[in-house]
Amino acid sequence: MKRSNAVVRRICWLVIIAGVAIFSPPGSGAGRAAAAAITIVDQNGRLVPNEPPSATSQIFDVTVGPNGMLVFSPNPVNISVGDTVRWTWGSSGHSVTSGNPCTADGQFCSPDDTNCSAGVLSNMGTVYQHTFTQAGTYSYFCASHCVFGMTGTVNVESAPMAQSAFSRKVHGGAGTFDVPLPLTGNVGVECRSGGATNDYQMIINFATSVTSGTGSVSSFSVSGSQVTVNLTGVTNVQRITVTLFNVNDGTHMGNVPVSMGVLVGDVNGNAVVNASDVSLTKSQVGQAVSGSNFREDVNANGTISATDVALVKSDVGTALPP
Ligand SMILES: [Ca+2]
Ligand SMILES: [Ca+2]
Ligand SMILES: [Cu+2]
Repeated sequence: MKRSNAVVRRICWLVIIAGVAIFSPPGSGAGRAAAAAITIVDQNGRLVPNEPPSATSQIFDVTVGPNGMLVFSPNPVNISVGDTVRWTWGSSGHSVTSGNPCTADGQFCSPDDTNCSAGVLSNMGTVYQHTFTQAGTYSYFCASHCVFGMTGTVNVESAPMAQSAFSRKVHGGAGTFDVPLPLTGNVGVECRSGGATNDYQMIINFATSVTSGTGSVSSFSVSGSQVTVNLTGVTNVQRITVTLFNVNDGTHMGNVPVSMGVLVGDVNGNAVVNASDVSLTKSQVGQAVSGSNFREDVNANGTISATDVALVKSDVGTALPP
């Protein structure tokens, strides 16, 4: 058991390393910039350890009572889910108290998020921060100067919703076929070989046009409402998650993860390769590749032949890790 876990972990590492290397924009010199745009996490959803764990979330600074003025500045602030607002007191005798002016609602308050209704005032130089984990509009005020209009708003936006995702492969002259990658529930299983360099392509569709906020990466493109991610070095028998960071559709901004199971030869997509997959592939030998049998063209060369059967046979006994 331990040994197989170690093997799985090693496989994941290989993918992670290969992925990060490939996603580095030309001339960046380091993986950091690429990591800000796309990161591959392991099968348990954990971020790659050699990347900053806070690469996705940001801190937004707000000054409380700058130069003695009874305002929060800037105001309002627009952030994404997971971001932190850090308030620094520019003058004395103020509070940051959540609630529609001027009644505390107890969601957050300076200096320590306790007994918010007391409206504890703090002095110049105080720093208080709060991380917003839910989308929504948050009002806050200064308990001492709310009646003078010392109020603020934090708008927390959620990530744009992906509508659908696919793993796309060109099957020689037979055409292009997509394996659906459901965004919830059971993971979609990619059963086709990635070829010599284990290449796959993920297509992610959004309801409206999106942009990526962190610049271009050579193997990543956005066209209107569709994002294409080219993957290489994706080893067999694993779950991988590609996370698009800072996807922005003009209304929402945030991170969008898409998962895919990679199990070459699992033509019926039930997460194990066994005799059923072999016989299913055999039954399609010689048939034209179509939308209903393209999974049996395991090497994606546009024909279903004994080569595909042999490929499935060689993978019998493999299963998607949990
Ligand atoms: Ca199967
Ligand atoms: Ca084939
Ligand atoms: Cu005040």
